[in-house]
Amino acid sequence: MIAKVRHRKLKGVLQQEFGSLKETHLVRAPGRVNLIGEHTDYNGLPVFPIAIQRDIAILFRARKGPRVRLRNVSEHFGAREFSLESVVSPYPKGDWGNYAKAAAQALMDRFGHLSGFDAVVSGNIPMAAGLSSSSALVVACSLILTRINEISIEPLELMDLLAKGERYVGTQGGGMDQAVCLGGQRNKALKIDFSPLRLSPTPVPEHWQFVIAHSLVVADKSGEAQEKYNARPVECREALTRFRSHSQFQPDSQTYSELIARVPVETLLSLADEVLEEPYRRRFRHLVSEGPRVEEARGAMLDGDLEKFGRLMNESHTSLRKDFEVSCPELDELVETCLAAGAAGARMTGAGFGGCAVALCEASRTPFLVESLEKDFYRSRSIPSQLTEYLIMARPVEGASFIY
Ligand code: NG1
Repeated sequence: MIAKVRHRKLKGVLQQEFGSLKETHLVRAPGRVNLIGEHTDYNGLPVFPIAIQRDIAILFRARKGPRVRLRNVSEHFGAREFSLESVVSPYPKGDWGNYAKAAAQALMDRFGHLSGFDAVVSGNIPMAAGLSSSSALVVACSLILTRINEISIEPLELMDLLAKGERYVGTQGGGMDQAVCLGGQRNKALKIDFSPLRLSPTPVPEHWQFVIAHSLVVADKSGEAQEKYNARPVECREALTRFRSHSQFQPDSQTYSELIARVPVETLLSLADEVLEEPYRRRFRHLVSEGPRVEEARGAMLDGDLEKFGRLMNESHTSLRKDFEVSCPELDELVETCLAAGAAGARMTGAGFGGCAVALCEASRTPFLVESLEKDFYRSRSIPSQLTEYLIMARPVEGASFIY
């Protein structure tokens, strides 16, 4: 369900913009926080996120013909209208309407002719924060199109289709966000493997609390952060090619996962030191250490070993900071603040370059952690709205669904 006030607002705007509320439906798609396994998805290595209670909710109704008309309850986002044609041309870079167009183009390519819809969007996932507000919008729009066009598609196929489809907006991402947004489960984290896509739901121990804290640095993935982000897949591919070109090192291993499966990580790291130059050496170091950490972290969660899970999060952060170079001083400070307040572990989450950190602590310690973050991180900075906008107690929730 969604909060009554929000529901009322959606209905009010739909009625005002499009007339009748007859035959409307409501869909929601959650954001996510990635617990460990960062920048691994587009390298075919696993990730370990949870879908969270913040979401995109869309009230919609079918239309005859190819037109899509979109409104947003926030005046920040202007009205958008477009037609479902075989080539849906994008709005300028960074336009919010492109996420709806990304879903439309992906489904047009797969299913051909589609009818459009009228819809009103309401979102409460912080934007440009590494919590996947963009994929939530893509997923929600894709579900609307499948429903009104009576398309049936297997969830795994849709996850894959949308992972590729979201590249429409210009980001060369992997498949984590679309998979967890659709496949999330209540009280479970989702280990996701790629090629082929596989989801392993893992119960999150009841007394574990993941706390998301915003660094107050916006990582706008349609601007500068997009260029920095897109540089990483190129560097990672190049690192692998260069490593493999030293033919004595596993010429049969075509991918990072094959390399990791065949050669001990320590050996890979020392070989990389010998043969790779910067920045390839560091990118390679991050990937071959972060990949195995995901499986270890899942094991720690299954064993209820909070300390170990926390330690792995810390290692992940160090690797992202030093080797992958996607953190920033504010994220590092957040991580330090969380650890000083007794968190078992903390790390930046999502693409980085700003956005959020995620910390793990015993649920009973949460008030102390929150107090410390408020006192030591947020108080000296001016925050434009309430602290609850920047500090989220993550709860693993179900993936995207129709409410009615
Ligand atoms: P966020 O954090 O939502 O910008 C991006 C990619 C993921 C993944 C992470 C880093 C998209 C849609 N998402 O997520 O696939 O690569 O960065 O782990 O590009």
